[in-house]
Amino acid sequence: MANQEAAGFDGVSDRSALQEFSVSNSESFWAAVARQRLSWIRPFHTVQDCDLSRGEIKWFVGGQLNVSVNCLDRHVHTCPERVALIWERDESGSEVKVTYRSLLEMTCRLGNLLRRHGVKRGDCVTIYMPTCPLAVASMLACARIGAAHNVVFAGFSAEALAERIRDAQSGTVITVNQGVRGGKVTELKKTVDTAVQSCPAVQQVFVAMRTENPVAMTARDVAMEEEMLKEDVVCEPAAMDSEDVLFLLYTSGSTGKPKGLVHTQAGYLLYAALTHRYVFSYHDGDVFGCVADIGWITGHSYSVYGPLANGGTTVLFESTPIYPDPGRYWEMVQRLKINQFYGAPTAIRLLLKYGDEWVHKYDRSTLKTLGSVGEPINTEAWEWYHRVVGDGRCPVVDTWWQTETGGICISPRPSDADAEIVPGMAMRPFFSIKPTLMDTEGKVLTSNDVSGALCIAQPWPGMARTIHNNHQRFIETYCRPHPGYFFTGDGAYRSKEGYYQITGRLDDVINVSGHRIGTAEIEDNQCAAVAESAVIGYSHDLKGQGVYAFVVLKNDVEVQGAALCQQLNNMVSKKIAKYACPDFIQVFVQRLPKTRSGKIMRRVLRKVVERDLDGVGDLSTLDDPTAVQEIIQGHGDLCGKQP
Ligand code: 6R9
Repeated sequence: MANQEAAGFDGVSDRSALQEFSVSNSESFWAAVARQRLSWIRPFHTVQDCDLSRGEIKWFVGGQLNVSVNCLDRHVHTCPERVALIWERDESGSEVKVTYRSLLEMTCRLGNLLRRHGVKRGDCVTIYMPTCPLAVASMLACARIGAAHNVVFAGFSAEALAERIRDAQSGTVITVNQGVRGGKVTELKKTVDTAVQSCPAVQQVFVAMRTENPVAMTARDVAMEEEMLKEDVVCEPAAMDSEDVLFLLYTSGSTGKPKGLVHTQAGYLLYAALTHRYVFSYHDGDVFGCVADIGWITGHSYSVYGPLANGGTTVLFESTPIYPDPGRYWEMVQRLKINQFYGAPTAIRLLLKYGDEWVHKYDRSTLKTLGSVGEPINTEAWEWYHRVVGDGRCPVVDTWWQTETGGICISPRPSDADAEIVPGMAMRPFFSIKPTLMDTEGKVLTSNDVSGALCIAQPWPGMARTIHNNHQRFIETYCRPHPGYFFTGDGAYRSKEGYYQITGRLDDVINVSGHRIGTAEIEDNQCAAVAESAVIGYSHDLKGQGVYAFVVLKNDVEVQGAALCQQLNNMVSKKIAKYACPDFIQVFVQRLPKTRSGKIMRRVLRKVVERDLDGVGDLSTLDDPTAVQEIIQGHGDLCGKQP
């Protein structure tokens, strides 16, 4: 299967030889793949120019290309009528197919429209849309004219959207009148209206119609479909340098401020394409079903860029796993004849609870590979996915990666067809990826059967280049902790056999249903009643992690109990999004446990919530050890036997 790649390298005949070659000769490997798999306007003269310790990463220097040409035009030349997108609309059974020819046409019209409205090379366009063909065309139209896109998940609140528009210095927003998900209508255009009130730089908002309901339009708004019809279907692609920005994507870190990770053109596209092909064993003619929202990196790399760069057919899933019923995914697999299905553990755990009948009802014989992403997949969910969904026939690939890595870095495949797959383990590094584990002193752990901080020892083309407007933060977060290595923020275990298993975040980032959220972002909410707060993640059956908030009230506060919780929840969903709302709010704490230097002892709070009182450990560094007694008592009162 990796033979096509292997054929290009002397002395490399099989998959494991290719893996070794790609790690030891990463430059020759990527140079050959880049020449073979991308269409260049001008060839690159330098394969890479990287210095991880300084956070400087450049690939394919001197080369020029256009990402939309690579995703569209070259396939239109060979197979214009092939289906590029299957839009699985929220309304089940009403899918819309879009061919390469018509996606190119849509993209060109939109590119021309943006250009006519003054969007220039280097500008940043914010896209606040549900997963749909016009959203994909918007991303590709930006790529066509050399603008960067900044897709913001359509579940984010007006405030979260505004913060991202401002940070990205975006002057243009693309949205829809209303969104529809799980049968519920959301007022996306109204959310944009509220957001742009605090974004003085926004000059124009393009509004597409997802539903038939008209919305109030202002002088700044442009009716997108109507105006697109007036545009030409040919749009000259911009010649972009390999290292020009393709997109920004915001993600949570351990501070209150989300970071806009920057991905560039050639390296990102190549990495998304190659991982899509090999991890999922994607072949021409297959229907690829990634059910992630385009607002996350998984949607970018595996609903859009990877499959389209490979000339594939990709499903855009607009709905939820249980709408109209818990058979939705598998009914869709049957109807669209999906060959590779890529989803999240949280959804698998949810569906498992509804029972096997919902799966058995539908024909899943087209499935060849099942993928999982976003958080660790527990053995029970993995086994169910493999045995029930895949009838024990399909390899399950637990894929580990991040917004920062651009594409999959550790996954059981590619490997030989009969190579073992261990449940719940990402296992094997992808081509050229060199995982390294560090101990607490920052020393490289060389043996097997060890756990440590997961780093990657050499640069790869898909990695993020910087944090928008904050290269210093990029260096401090990823490059400084272990100089010369890229630090992922995750912990991992390397088994006796040398396989990798991700154990979870090492920083104050929690993972709710596969969505990253910084505890500091939730704590950051300025609520009049709250003196201070501490948020931690705890293990949650369905969501992977739930949010537990400890809140200290100001002295003169009158609002109490349920009303207070309601107020705090409204605050969080207004400031961030509904998924970030605490599951538990413990409000009566007089003081949070702190070190003498004033740092909140989260370790202690975590142990209390995990009911591991022996594990609370040494409290002698606390300024007031009795605070812990009160917290333990309060936790018991609040949760009974729950979390
Ligand atoms: C692609 C994506 C990244 C964080 C990452 C890790 C967790 C992702 C995982 C996994 C265990 C897996 N994560 N995949 N943990 N096993 N297969 O999810 O990107 O939203 O940036 O989240 O998610 O903690 O660091 P992103």
